[in-house]
Amino acid sequence: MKRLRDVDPEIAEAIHLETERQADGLELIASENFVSEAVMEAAGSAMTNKYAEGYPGRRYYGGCEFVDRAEALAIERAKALFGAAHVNVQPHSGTQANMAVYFSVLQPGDTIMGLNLAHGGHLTHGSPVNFSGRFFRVIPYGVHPETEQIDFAQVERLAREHRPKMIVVGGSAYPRTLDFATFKEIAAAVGAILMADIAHPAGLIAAKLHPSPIPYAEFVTTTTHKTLRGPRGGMVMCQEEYAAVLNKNLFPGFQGGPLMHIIAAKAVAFKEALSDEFRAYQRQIQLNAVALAEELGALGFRLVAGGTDTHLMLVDLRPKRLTGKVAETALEKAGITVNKNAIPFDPEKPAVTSGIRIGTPAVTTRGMREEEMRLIGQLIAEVLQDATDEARQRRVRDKVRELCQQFPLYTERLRP
Ligand code: DSN
Repeated sequence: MKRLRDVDPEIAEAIHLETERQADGLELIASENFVSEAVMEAAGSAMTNKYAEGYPGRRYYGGCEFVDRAEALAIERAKALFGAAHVNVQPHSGTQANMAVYFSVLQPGDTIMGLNLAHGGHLTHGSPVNFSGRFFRVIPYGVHPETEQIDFAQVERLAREHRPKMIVVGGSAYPRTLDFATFKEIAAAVGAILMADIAHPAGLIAAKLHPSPIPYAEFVTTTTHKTLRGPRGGMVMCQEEYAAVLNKNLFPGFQGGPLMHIIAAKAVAFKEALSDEFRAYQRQIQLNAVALAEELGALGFRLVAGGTDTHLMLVDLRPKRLTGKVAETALEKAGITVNKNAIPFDPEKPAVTSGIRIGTPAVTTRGMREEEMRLIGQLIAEVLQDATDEARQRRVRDKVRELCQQFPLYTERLRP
């Protein structure tokens, strides 16, 4: 066999360096995680070669016997994991999952409501720079200025006034529990369809540590690579009456051939997620998030919405007289990866921001627990005490490397 390093040394080197970067740094981006070697093996398998437009048992190509088996297993396991009536595992991403749902039940120009991106929502929930904001009339709802939690009085008032065809629940930077039952009451009162995008808390929901939207929402979308710890991709769950229209809109509506190697890897991840170990892992993600938030709070940082119920927190840096942009850069130099993030009612521009978003799924996968979270909080505070001090960043970089070496990631086998 010709190895990658012999065929293409430049790409082999890039992959090697990225693998090293992941192993030697603290990954605190809330939407990232480290898949198991089994998931990676499936994602790098011969199933990448197969065209399989259509669905199991109804393909437009011959030779689909074994990819059918993989997709059927992915569907069956996802149903068991979430208790969904119908599952489509083919979306290449969360955006394509959301797109397929919208076009299954909406017409261009229809009204939708979604959480304002600047308050923790997502581009695909109606941002003007995204297809969702271009094709639909969007009425954003937000968080309350005092609690920084979803303002249900506002949601209800806007829903009654604008009679949306769909209400979207979910977001990328909302640290508190999503109350799907209250959203359902509001949606039902105005005749709206409810779509829950659970890309962020999907793992917590699978582990029954966060309420599930399945009893309430006609559609539930997710990515598979965040807390769920599968390969990069998307998925849609829906009530049985929408199954046919959803499948048709995804393929042939918006996608061509499904990525069968990724679907096989999703199946592996769902099998892992059905285990007791996975539930314990999700519980530890939450405990770690609370420990880190408490430590940061004790060190003088302000936590948006008063803290976290989930895997992520949003840190307001204004008390430290820092912007998200400056903090992200200084922390990266110290080997700590976070992303700058707008806080609700942020006075700074989106490319600058007053906050950073921090998540615990990836460091928890490495086996870190509350004690390490407290140390990470202290390392963050040390860097941000003077974000211009490069010697300080180098000092922390060494401590980060030392910590990471105690929690190794991947074996040599995966390093090209
Ligand atoms: N980019 C993802 C996140 O970081 O949350 C959302 O699509």
